Amino acid sequence: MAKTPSKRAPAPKAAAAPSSVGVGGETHQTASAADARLTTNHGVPLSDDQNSLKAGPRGPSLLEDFVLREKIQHFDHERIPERIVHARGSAAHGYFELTKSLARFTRAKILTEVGKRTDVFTRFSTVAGGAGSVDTPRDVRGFAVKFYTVEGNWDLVGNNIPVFFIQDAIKFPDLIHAVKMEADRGYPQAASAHDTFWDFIGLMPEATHMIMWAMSDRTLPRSLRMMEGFGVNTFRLLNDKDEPTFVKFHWRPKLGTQSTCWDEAVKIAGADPDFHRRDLHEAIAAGAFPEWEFGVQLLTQAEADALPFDILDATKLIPEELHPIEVVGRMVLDRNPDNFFAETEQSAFLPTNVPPGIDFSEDPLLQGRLFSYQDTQLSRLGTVNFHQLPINQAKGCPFQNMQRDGHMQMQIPKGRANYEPNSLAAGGEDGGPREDPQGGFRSASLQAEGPKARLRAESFADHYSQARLFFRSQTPIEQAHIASALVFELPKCSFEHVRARILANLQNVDPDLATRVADGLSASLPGASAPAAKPFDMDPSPALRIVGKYPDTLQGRTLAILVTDGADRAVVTGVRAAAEAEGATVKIVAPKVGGVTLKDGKRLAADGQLAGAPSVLFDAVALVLSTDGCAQLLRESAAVDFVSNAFVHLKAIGFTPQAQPLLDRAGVAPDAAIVDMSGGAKPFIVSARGRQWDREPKVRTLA
Ligand code: HDE
Repeated sequence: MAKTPSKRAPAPKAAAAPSSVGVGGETHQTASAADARLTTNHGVPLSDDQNSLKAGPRGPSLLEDFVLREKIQHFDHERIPERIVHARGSAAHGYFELTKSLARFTRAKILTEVGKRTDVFTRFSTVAGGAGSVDTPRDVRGFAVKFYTVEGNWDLVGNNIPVFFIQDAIKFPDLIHAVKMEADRGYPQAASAHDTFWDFIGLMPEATHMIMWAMSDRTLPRSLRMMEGFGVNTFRLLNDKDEPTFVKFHWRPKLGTQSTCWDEAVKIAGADPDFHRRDLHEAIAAGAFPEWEFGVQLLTQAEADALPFDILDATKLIPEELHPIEVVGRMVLDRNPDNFFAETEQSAFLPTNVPPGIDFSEDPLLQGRLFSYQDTQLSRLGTVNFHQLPINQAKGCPFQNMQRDGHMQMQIPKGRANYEPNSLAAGGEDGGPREDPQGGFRSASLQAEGPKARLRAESFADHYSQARLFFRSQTPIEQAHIASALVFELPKCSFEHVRARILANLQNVDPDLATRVADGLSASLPGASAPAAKPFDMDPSPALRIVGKYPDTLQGRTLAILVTDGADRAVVTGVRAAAEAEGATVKIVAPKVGGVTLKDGKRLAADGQLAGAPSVLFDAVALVLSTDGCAQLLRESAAVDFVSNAFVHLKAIGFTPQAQPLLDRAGVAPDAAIVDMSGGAKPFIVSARGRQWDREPKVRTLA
């Protein structure tokens, strides 16, 4: 009987063996280095991985074929339920280093041992979209850090915005139902611009502060490396004497907080749906390790009581100007995951993971979260033993207790004693593991008393003062972006009464904002809705801005040089050298990916082909063209878009004089950041360090 031979040669005997990571986190090989044979999951070597077992060459396949069945069955079950929220995420390994001890406030070793490096695994995510959605919708970003401390894992599961939509966990399922795809039609994916979201928001005035942030450029991050992070909920630190101090946690990116333009984010979604994931992966692979400062705001009970809002209310922030952020550490992400599924997908973050010395507050949003995360892993990862997966294991210390069995038990516990106390384990009556009253986790000793009732504290009633604080703290350009985002989103809500309700709520934030949005919608402006508590004015907090806060730098940014045949090598080399000297990554874009032949007759390889590498993927562009090359590009819509988009997205454009016809065709009007590079690349590079906000009113109507 003829057997179709494998087209591939058998694996060479000396080839590297396949490897996998063992339960203990150590790497072990599933086959010896000398034996690179394919096997089944149970170790049976395979003779043929190309053909299923059949009754004759053209006959039916046989049920007996355990090789086929195992392979197909494993494949059939490759997917696990995605996270109900934050499904789309990207992650990296790295380390945390404490730079200043908080020993006065906490006994947690991670916050007291200065200079010690602790491994971390950090996952960034969008909230609303599914695992296969795009990276750049207007959305809050998750910022979850797992510290593998010597006293157990600490998961600081935060967002890139310091406040949240709701005050009580019981509203979370409603919020998420409202923002996700609508129940009957299954769309829109990863977008807040739809009926049910705005219907819910209009009826939940407590969400107004968060809406100001969500409509700001914070929800359009340029890069995961350029996002702030916040613990959001108030936590407590407990020192050696168990004295509590309230704490808010902050992450501040070394590269500054930077965003894209809305039109740009929309176009990036088409050009590269994996824009953020790729950016993080490539930066780390290239050794440009992203880094964040770690800061805390510390408050005594008396200081918290003196604030004009309740720190247990997650719709409120504590302005830095009132209580400064003290920087006490740093985090560096320096290693990409080896396997997306095993690490990024299977990672499970639990706000309940805290080491001794860190404790919770009574924030009713946090209290609900303390239940939810452990619970959701049971349906997502399917077993109470998800903590044994390598990515979730407490790596900084052993974990040991009397919990046993369950689905997917990956350990082989030894001995008879699976209960505590016992006198059978090694050590007799002192045999471990035992409680540690001194070093173990203790909750803050607090009085809790009151009527058993479903209540919302009076101190949570003010829904507008901090929305106003945020809006009024922004620069004019950022205020215009917030108003314009509302003017974009609300027309996607088809109900006039819902739009009117939002406008009525906005009146309580700032009448000027409400007027601008109403004008943008061409709607009449209703009176203010009746607030539950009268809003009051707070001093503006410039720390809440993005514009003007990030450093003028090319560090961490990407610059494209568009070239054609006949272009001048000296100019290309000059731009590249100047940009790289400032820390930028440079990509050559050409009409064909094979590259171009420059004026000197030599080839220049390209990194991207014009249609597949539009300017939305870069922070600044240089056009180094020949006269003929430019003439050809005039007939290429991708080239015209390349230039016109760079212009309307407020980017610096450097050009050689031969490129002038393309600038004209793209409608580029001269300004300080449209730079003729005849005299050298430097002036262009200087303009490329930031976005040209002055240009914006000339290229789009802002609300
Ligand atoms: Fe989450 N959230 N959340 N959340 N959350 C989840 O846990 C939940 C909230 C945040 O990269 C889920 O493992 C409730 C605030 C991040 O894996 C789930 C409430 C903040 C991530 C869950 C909130 C967050 C999640 C879904 C209201 C900022 C992704 C999958 C009480 C401080 C972590 C999972 C990762 C994930 C519940 C509100 C951040 C369902 C009930 C506020 C970054 O358990």
